[in-house]
Amino acid sequence: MLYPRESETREVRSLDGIWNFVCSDETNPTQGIRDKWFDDDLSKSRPIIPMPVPASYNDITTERSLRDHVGTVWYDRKFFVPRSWEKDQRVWLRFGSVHYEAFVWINGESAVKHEMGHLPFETEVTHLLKYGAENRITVMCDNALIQTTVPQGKISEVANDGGVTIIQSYTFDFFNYAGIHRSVHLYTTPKTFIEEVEIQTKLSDNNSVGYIDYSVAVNGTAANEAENALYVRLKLYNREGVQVVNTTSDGKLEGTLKVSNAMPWWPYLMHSDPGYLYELEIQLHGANEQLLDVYRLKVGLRTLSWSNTTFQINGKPVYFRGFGRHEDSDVRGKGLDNALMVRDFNLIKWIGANAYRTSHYPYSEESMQFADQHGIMIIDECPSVDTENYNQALLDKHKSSLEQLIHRDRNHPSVVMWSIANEPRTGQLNADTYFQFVANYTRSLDSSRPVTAAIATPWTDDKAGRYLDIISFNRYNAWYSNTGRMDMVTQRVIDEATAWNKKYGKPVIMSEYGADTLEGLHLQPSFVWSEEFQSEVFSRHFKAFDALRRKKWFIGEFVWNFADFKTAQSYTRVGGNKKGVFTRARQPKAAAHLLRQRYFALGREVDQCSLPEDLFTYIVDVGGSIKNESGDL
Ligand code: BDP
Repeated sequence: MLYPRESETREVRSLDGIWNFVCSDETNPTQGIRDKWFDDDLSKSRPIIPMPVPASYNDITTERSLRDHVGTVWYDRKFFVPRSWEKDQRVWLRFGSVHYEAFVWINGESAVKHEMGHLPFETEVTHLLKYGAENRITVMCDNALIQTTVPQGKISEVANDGGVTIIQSYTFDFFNYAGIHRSVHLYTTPKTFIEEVEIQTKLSDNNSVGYIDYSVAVNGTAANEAENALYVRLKLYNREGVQVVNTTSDGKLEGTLKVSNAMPWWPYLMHSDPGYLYELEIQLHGANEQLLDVYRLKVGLRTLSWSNTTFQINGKPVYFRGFGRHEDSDVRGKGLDNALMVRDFNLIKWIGANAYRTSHYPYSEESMQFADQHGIMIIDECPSVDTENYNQALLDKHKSSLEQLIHRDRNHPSVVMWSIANEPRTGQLNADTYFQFVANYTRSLDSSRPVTAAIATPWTDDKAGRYLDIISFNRYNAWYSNTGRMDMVTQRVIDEATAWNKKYGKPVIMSEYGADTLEGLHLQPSFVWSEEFQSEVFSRHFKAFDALRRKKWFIGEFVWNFADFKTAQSYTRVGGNKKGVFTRARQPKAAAHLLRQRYFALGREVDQCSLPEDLFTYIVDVGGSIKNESGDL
């Protein structure tokens, strides 16, 4: 599924803005369907309130009932479609994501249904629209999670003071924000149009020549009638806008572009010019050379390779230094917000990280494009969290989530690994065959990237690691285990990483470690929840990572979490999970400065990057170096 882009043959319109909103009764979630609320304006059925799109609806009002609502909610709005769209083209409706399940009507007619949060879906609406006239779009969104949704949850009816209430419970540790989370677009294509583009890149051994394998899929009646007459012309432009390749495909619409004097795509701090992108212009031509459609795509030239001991990009070993993150912020919840996205990337670069995992679901397409541009590597995770009670229906949906994710993200140079689950219960019965299926299915969709999962099951019980290419493990030493014991971190991390490597003979990443930290709480000596504690926990891990780095198979460290985020209510959470290195308002805690010094120091040692001038604060001129137990300062 291609991201909607304007071109000389395509128009894009946003339907973002303030929509009308109605919350169903929790005890009667299907009433709106039975009473056909989609047949007319929602305001005719129920009192409406204004609701921004994109945004989670939960934190927009002051009502507890909406924040904690379980079940269906409704949105609608009006929009005009120009008369000029009526002829010789097709119109598509596309949602960046709706969490969790969406039902969409146009002018009262069913247009599309989609299950799975955080992933886009679209449908053709040419036949449903009124041209040169006003139209109505209605969306019903259901946030209920059950044992066969991805992620899983449980719904129960529980007695309350006045009767019964519906309770949504889930084991994952982030708030189940819901609603129209990302942008809604209408866009046009010609009748015969470029429907899919798949590319794979590689570089010659000395990185001087790039190769782009491409394949284009076309949709449209003309294609069926005269398939052989179609061909694509491909033009590749470098960053300066200079055309470097111009070629024409055969009737199969696939082939390879060769790029001499290639500029490789490098991660941030691994090269002085990271995130180099070319622009690929794809022109679809029909009989008599007629230009049918044009679509443009950014392309990064890079080769990934991995073995049992290493992960390489463009032939150079990678040491990941990054974060687990969340799409989460005040008021907006999981709603797309460009200001927040750009701020987050500025912080990632400020701190010297080169990677993050899209814990625990796919992030916005806009952020994937941004990561391409800035050279930030992504471990791209599907929405399967705390996976358990394995069954066929769950497996089918889990596979569908990966299929949708890979389809969406396969052309991004920033995506360097697929994560097929976070903390699945891999010690359970059937975990073995379940993950064999999921991992093999992922490889069948894309064999150009390694497969991982973030595992918290003890290595002694795990049954999934043998199906992965890279082992990632999450562990909270000095926090959930041996709380407060700084003297029980370093050796345990070394021992566990070594045990994972011994068991499976694969590269190992520590994909989560950290400590909840209340900004402004200072306690010396360090004590749980204080800023001093977070810094000290990090430092004990750094020591373990340095010992592990000497063994080549240890390839990365990811702090949990980039920023504080909201969770379900619990007595272990003070307004949410506070393991952020940044606050929810995206300001640094004390440990951020420590982490910055480490990430840049690693960048200098591993990738010879230059250091920012303000990395170390001036203290005193002692005419030489200061020594401490770990060496020169
Ligand atoms: C890990 C989970 C993550 C949690 C974290 C925590 O993967 O989602 O937020 O623990 O408890 O187990 O902070």
